[in-house]
Amino acid sequence: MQATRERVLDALTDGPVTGPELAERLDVSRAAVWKHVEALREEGFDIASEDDGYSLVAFPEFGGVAVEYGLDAPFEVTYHDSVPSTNARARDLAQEGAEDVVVLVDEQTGGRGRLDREWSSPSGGVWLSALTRPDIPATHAPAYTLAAAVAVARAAREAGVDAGIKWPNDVVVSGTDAAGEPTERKLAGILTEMEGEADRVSWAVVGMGINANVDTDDLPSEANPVTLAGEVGPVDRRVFTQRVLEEFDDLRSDLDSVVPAWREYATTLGKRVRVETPGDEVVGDAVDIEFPGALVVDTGAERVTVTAGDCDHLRPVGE
Ligand code: BT5
Repeated sequence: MQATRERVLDALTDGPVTGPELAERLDVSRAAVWKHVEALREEGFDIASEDDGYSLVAFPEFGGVAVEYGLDAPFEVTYHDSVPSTNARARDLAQEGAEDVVVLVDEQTGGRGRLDREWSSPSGGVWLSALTRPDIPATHAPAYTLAAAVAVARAAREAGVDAGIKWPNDVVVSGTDAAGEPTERKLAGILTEMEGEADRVSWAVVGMGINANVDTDDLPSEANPVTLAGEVGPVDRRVFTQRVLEEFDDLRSDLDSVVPAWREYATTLGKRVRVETPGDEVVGDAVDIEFPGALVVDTGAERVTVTAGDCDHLRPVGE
């Protein structure tokens, strides 16, 4: 965030502070102070202006400056009310040379899942893509997908929702249906796209789609979705997004920590699974996950390491 803007916000948070005081403290003109205050109001910040000066009354519910202010991660956050797909927008920014930028929106009109599936993204969700330029070989990129899933699961737990992770990229909430059968409803999905040579990634776009303050009726019922709001009531999307980005930043900075963290939240390990891989199918017991994100399946005859695919949980091992 622009340094002066950040200092204005700091001062308003501690306010009230008069225009002349602020101008002197920041060493800018009174007109410049007024412009910053107006720009922040346009961003949705509720700034009171009384006889004793300006003070911050409330943050906007969502938005780029709101998420960036106080964010303990080095991302520039660009916000739009609506775009077709934040991943597509972030890919465009990658072509322009950008780095450590997050594209954040309230709604997507053409959100995408893996294999070009549709990702339903009505207003009220947290739909974002983080554009990074990691210094890693392309084969390590799946660790970024796992890191994002862990980050989302942790933020969801902090918000009071007992989220787990279904291999490879689904953040889910486990429960039981009316008949007492176990269910796993999908809270969030991750889509990582990248470009580069085999030995080095040029850029990676990690898309995270989280059903935050969304009505389940607005999501495809066959997907068995779940939302944060449905579980614990509306969440503060500003704080939730900050926590996701902070956790993601910690994990991407220490890729060796990703797999152990992932195991903590895994709902797949210990289950009988069927994994549809490109051109094949593997059925067996999910016994482990290996860096950078491969699932190890014990078929009874052998241990198979699966690097990509769609996974169905059949039943716990031993039942
Ligand atoms: C994913 O794909 O789970 C990855 C989703 C990534 C979405 C984010 S949002 C920000 C960024 N910009 C994008 O355009 N995409 C990323 P996959 O594992 O293929 O799951 C897709 C399937 O999930 C669909 O076929 C539906 O069955 C189901 N689905 C669609 N929308 C859903 C939703 N909002 N909640 C739960 N399930 C959904």
